[in-house]
Amino acid sequence: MSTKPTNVEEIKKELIAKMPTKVARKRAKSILPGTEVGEPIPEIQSNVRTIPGVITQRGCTYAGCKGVVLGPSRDIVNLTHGPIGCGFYSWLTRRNQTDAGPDGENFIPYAFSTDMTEHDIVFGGEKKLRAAIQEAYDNFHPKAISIFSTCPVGLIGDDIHAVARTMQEELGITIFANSCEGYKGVSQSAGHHIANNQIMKHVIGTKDVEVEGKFKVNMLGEYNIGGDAFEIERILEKCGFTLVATFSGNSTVEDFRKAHAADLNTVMCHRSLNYVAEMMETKYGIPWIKVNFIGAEASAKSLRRMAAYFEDQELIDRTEAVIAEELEKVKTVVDEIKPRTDGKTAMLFVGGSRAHHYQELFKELGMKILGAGYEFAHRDDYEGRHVLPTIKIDADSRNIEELEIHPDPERFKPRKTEEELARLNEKGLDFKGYEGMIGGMGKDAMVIDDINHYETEKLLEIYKPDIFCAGIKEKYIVQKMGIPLKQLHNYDMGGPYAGFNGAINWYRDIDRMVNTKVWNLIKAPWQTDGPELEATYV
Ligand code: CFN
Ligand code: HCA
Repeated sequence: MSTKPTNVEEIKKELIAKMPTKVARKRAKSILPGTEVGEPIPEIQSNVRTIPGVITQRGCTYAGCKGVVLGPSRDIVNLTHGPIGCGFYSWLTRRNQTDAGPDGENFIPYAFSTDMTEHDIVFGGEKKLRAAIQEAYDNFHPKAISIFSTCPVGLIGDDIHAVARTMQEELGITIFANSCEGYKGVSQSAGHHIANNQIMKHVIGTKDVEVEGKFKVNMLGEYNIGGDAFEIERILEKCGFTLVATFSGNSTVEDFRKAHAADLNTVMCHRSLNYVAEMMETKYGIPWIKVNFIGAEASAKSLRRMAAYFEDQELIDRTEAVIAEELEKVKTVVDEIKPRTDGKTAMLFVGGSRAHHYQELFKELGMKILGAGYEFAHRDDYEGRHVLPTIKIDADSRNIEELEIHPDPERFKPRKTEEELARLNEKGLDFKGYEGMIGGMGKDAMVIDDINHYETEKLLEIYKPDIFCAGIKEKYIVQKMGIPLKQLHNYDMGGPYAGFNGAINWYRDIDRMVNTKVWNLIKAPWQTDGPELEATYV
C-alpha cells in the first residue's frame, strides 16, 4: 500500500498556491484539517457565494426546492414555471423511487412545465401559468399542484402566488407556489428552506385525523433515492413503528396533511428538512431527533434511540431482536469483503449530508477517509449543532422569509414535558443534537467546503484515493484520471444503500469498484509504449 500524504496544512498550501491572492485568501477559510474526537472544533467558512469563475459542484435554489424537497412527492403535480430546460433537467435524474400504492396515483414519470419562451418573457407568463394549471387539472385531477419559479419568472415579475390563489379558488384543490428562482440563494440550500416554508404553510397539519399505531413517527429528509426509503420502511415496520409521513420520498399529499399526528420526528437529512422539524416542534409540540440509516451500526443506533423515546419495553425488545437478526446477515458479508477493502482510501465531496453519512459505510469496510466536504451545507452541518445551537447564521436564509410559527398547546399537547425530555436526553436521546462532519475525522483528513474543479484535480493528483465519491459533473473527469467514481447522489445504477440490506449492497458495490483491475488499463498504448505505428518521411 502506498503511503498517503497526511500533512493537511502543507497540502492546503499547495492547493491554493496558484490561485490569485484574493481567491486564495477566501478559499483558505473553507479548507481545514479534521479534528480528533473530543477536540475543539474549528470554524469553517461555508454557505457563502461561490467565487465567480470557478467551477463549482453546486446547484441552484430551484433545484433545491423543486428537484429535491418537493419533487419526490408522488401525487402532487409539481409544475415548473420556466423554460423547458429547468423542468427537464430536474426530472428524475436523482433516481428517487416511487411505488404508486393502492390509489395508483403517481405523477413522477411526468415533467410538468409551462415551457416559457421569449413571448412570455416580453408579455408576461401568468396567462400561460393559469392555462398550464387548468390543463394539468383537466388531465390528471390531482389533489394538489405546486408551482416553482425559475430565474426569468423573478426577473419579469410574474405573481405566481396570486395565480395560485385564484386557481385554488376556481378548482377547489390545494395550489401553492414557491418563489424559488435559481439565483435567489448561494446554492440549492435556499431552495430547501423555501420548500420547507411553503409545505408548512399550505399542507402540513391541514387534516386532523386519528392515525392508528402506538409508535408514530415521521421521517424527515429521506428521499427514497435508489429505494432507500423502502428499506427503511421495511425495518421500521418490522420493529413496530408506524410511519406517518416521509418528507418526501414516495410521499403523498395526504401523508403531509396528517404528519402532525406523529409523536416523534426523525431527521435523516438535517440540511434539507431541519426547518420543518423546528417548525413542527414549535407548532405541534413534536420533538425531533437526528437519525442516520446509512451504515449498519448507524442504523442500529438510530433504531435504539427511536425505541428508547417511546419507553415501551415490548418495542425496545422487538427492536433489539430485529437489530440482532439484521446485523448477523450484515456481519457475514463484512467478514467476506473486509479483507479486500481494509486500508483502502476514499474521498467524498457531495451535497449537504451524505459526505458525512457515508463515512460510516466506508469505515465498516475498514476504509480510510482522506478528505471530505459538502457542496452547500452550513456551519452547523460541519461543526455540529452542539457547537452551534442556532441555525440563524445562514447567509442565504437572510433572503428567505422566516415564518411566524405559534405554539397551540390547547390543540396540540407537547408530546413530552421539559422534565421528560431532560430525562431522555440523559439516556442519550440527544434531542435536536447533531454531530457535525469535522469532529472525529482526524487531523490527517482534509475538510473542504464547496470544492471546485481545480481543487478536485489537484487533490486527486496528490492523494490518488482508491475511490472518489461525487456526482455526474465530476464522474468522467475523475475516471479519466484512472480513479473510480461512485455517484453518491443517484448511486449510479445502484442502491438502496440505507439500512441493513442497503449496507450489504454498498459493501458489494464498493468491493467491486476498488478491486477491479480495469483502472490500470486506462493508459492508451502510446502513453506508455510510444507510438504504435512509425513512419519515415522520405
Ligand atoms: S437526496 Fe439529499 S441528502 S436532500 Fe440534499 S443534502 Fe442533494 S440532491 Mo444530490 S444527493 Fe445530496 Fe443530500 Fe440532503 Fe440529494 S447529499 S446533493 S440537496 N442531497
Ligand atoms: C441537484 C441534484 C443533485 C445533482 C447530482 C449531481 C442530485 O443538485 O440539483 O451533481 O450529480 O442528487 O441529483 O444533487
